[in-house]
Amino acid sequence: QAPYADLIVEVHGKTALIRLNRPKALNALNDNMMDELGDALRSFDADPAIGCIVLTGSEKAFAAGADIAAMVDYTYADTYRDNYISRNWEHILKVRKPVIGAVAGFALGGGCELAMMCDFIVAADTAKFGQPEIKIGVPPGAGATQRLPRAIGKAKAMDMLLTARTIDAAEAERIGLVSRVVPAEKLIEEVLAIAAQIATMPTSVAMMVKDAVNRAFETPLTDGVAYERRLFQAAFGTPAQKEGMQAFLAKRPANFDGL
Ligand code: CO8
Repeated sequence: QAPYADLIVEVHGKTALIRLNRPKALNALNDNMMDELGDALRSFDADPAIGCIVLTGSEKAFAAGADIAAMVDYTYADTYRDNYISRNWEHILKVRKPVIGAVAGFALGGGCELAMMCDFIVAADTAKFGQPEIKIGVPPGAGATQRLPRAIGKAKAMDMLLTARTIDAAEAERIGLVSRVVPAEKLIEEVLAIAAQIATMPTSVAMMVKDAVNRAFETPLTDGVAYERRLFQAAFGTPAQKEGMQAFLAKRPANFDGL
């Protein structure tokens, strides 16, 4: 991996662990960090040895939002024409392998939006989620007004977006923003175990599942189910289906290495 200024990357078995690392600014997201994140995600997505990617921050902050110090003097032309602060944010959505967000501490503004762009979120019991942009004079810009209502419903989303209220991990789990809450000191261990489990599955099928679930948010139900059906049928042309079903019938563990 390339050495990064604002990220720490590690490989654990078949899992790539990407840590946002600007500790002095609570991992505030600036252009360099987002460029590096795009680069790291692209290279792990293309690496056949990797089956799952984990994105995390520090114990104190996943990310406290986009970098306010960097943005304060931006003009419209800086943000629109030159794409300052907006570039590379969507790259994570193009990653085809599963991406788990592991959130401890603050996930605010763009930090919460970035976490929501992961396939699912595992939170430490210290996690705090919020969209405080309105307090600094802007609406969200990386998807919160769209993804939050889809994730937790309009009532909770409007409440968070209009009051800038921060919610804790327990509330985030109750309303469906995160899939699991674990003790903070075990966050990385637990998430790496989940990632390792995913990485033992056939990567090609994990990609199909992710693709089909994401399609659910973009298409009418009948079209989404038809899309799923084609993927199911296409799976019969893959070695993963032969290995999985033959292993089951032979009562042996399936080996999906490289599949
Ligand atoms: N940007 C820049 N610096 C930050 C940020 C930030 N978002 N958050 C924290 N920091 C810095 C602080 O300025 C401080 O620096 P210094 O030590 O030099 O003074 C350091 O991190 C530590 O922060 P605090 O002293 O404030 O720590 P506290 O524990 O007292 O408070 C909070 C923690 C509550 C997280 C507080 O720092 C805070 O409110 N931060 C700002 C949260 C916020 O408003 N986030 C939203 C930002 S806007 C946004 O994310 C829009 C994204 C749109 C992206 C669109 C792309 C397409």
